[in-house]
Amino acid sequence: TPVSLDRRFQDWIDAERKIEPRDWMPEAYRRTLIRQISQHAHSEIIGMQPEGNWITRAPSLRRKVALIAKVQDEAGHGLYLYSAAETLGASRDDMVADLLSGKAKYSSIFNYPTPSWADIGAIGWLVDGAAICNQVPLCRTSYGPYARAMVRVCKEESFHQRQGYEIMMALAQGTPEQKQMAQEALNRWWIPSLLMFGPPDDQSPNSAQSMKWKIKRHSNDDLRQRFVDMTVPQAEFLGLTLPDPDLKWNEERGHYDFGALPWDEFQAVLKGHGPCNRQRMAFRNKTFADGAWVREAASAYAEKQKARQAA
Ligand code: FAQ
Repeated sequence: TPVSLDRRFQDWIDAERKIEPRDWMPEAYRRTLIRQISQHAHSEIIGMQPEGNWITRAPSLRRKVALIAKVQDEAGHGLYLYSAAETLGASRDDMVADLLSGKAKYSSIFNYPTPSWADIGAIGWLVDGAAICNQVPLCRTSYGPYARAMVRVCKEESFHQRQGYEIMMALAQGTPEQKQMAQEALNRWWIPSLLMFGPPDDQSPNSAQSMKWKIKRHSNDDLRQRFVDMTVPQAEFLGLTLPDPDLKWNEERGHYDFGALPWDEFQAVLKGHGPCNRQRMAFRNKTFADGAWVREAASAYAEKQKARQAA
């Protein structure tokens, strides 16, 4: 009966075993994973835009080479993740169509602008830092193909994080104007980076079931706290100030306290009203249309090969 299948499934998960594509799984487990993995894939693809914006204007050849490599890695992450979702029976065409139509979610963080070169440093340091915090535990997520994809993704993310921190370091040790640029970028990205971890635990509808299935290994608030604790000393080392007057070490908790977060802003960004939502979607749609000839040529070539083999 389905009841005993469900129980055996949960026992298997509780024993820290992986679920593989051909294994039986509850439909809701499959749907939750397709949702999370495809949103993650879309985030990587849309996430290429804020930094792609600076490739032509990187301040040196060395910076340009590193930035191109990073943005290219993000395309690669998107492709592994779409493939992981396909192992659950999701169709690539449907996932892409949902992104292009605006039906699918992608991370709120990529709807913020990058007006200066220092934003590239801040994204690498904070956004990739947050991504690592969230994704290292996903290397132990219960679905095998997702867990294995995360191993490589996290290795690449740690290069991205160092790349960003090193940009911040150069600016923070530069002229007063450069240090000011770094501080302003930090001011822009700090709160959005904290929002990235998702709603507070008591307002996170998917958390309880996802934790039970070991899809998520830690709650949104736990990961957010871990990120704050990790980042405060890094900011101190740079000589920059985190833009939160309530940020303070709490001896009793053994963690940093921080100020209330603007959840109304988070909800607005999710509804499409962030500073760059429209621009990101318009660019993605244009790029998809501009690339149609490549997809058509590749399909025509594949057809020709198939016909030749059949003959
Ligand atoms: N933005 O019940 P929960 C990267 C949605 S890193 C937009 O807590 P869940 C690397 C959530 O989907 C960024 N939507 O949901 C990079 C749900 O909506 P739904 C991507 C958000 O899934 C760096 C609703 O709110 N990383 O790309 C956000 O249990 C630099 C309720 O929330 C991942 O995707 C948000 N920030 O927990 C690339 C990591 N937060 O679907 C380029 C994997 C929540 O019910 C440059 N994902 N929502 O309509 C996860 O760990 C989880 O899915 C969470 C959300 C933690 C994001």
